[in-house]
Amino acid sequence: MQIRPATVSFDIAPYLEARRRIINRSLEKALKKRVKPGRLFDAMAYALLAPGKRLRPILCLAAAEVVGRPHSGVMAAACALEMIHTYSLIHDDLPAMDNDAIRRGRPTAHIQFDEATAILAGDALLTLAFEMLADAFRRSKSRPELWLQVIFEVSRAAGAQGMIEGQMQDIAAEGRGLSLERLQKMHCLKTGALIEASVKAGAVLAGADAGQMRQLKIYSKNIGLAFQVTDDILNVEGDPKLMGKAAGTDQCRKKSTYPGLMGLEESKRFAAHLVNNALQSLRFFDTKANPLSGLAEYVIYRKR
Ligand code: GRG
Repeated sequence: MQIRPATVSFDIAPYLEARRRIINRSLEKALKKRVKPGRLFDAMAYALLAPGKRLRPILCLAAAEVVGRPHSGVMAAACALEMIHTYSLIHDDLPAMDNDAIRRGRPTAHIQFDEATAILAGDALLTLAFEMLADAFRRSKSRPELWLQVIFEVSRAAGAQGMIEGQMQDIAAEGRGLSLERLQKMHCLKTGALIEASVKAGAVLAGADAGQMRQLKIYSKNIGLAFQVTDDILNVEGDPKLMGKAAGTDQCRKKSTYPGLMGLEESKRFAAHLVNNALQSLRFFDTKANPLSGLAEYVIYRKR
């Protein structure tokens, strides 16, 4: 994208690379520890360990860092969030939903395995996420109530008051057309809720105070929406090879999108405006906010 928000002088690439590496290791370890070898394990591992951006777990870790009191269990929350996200991708790709054949640069789970296995792998990842959170709560030696808050927030974000309701609204709107206001509400639920919960989970576990939580909420709301606006833009002009999934699908399915409703250039300006709002909210913090600032820019300059 060419329209830039206020720039951030933090090189996010090595940060992302390092975080992805430890998250990938933790995801693999969690899966091997809790799921027996077999076809279900294979399908879960196929989808979960595929090369995703790991945006949600990285946001969770970075939010804990900005608060400055790193919590030893925050990686469990980060892994749980990625499991929930991966389950949503598996189910979203199914023939009954978006019927997509390529995800994360590979055949989708139902193509690689079969529909029933893909459904079950998604179900198992969702359940495993909550097993991990409950286990962290059980083992927590200090302030276990923080885990209950995280479980509450993540449940709400993933369920009928968040992502699932957003998906329902998205399906209901296909071919009908949404106003900009309705589109925004739908995306805040479908994509924004889990992104917000990722930031919140990290911040809660690190013991954020009310003022910090307020600023981080503004941050996550703005990047959640910027992420979706950018996704719509990439669906129009992105390179399928870099994205690891098909482009042009929104138009084929007659989906309401930001470029469709606002035009491409205005959508880019809007995404930059949202990222600027996110950056403003971080002024409250010191240089510990550099990763979150870099992530906000990454959300709109990414190519995948
Ligand atoms: C079907 C249970 C269910 C929920 C569907 C979030 C969602 C709701 C579906 C995901 C499908 C989708 C294309 C949503 C739009 C948000 C989006 C761009 C998701 C992809 O997230 P990335 O780009 O993916 O972070 P990676 O692969 O990098 O993790």
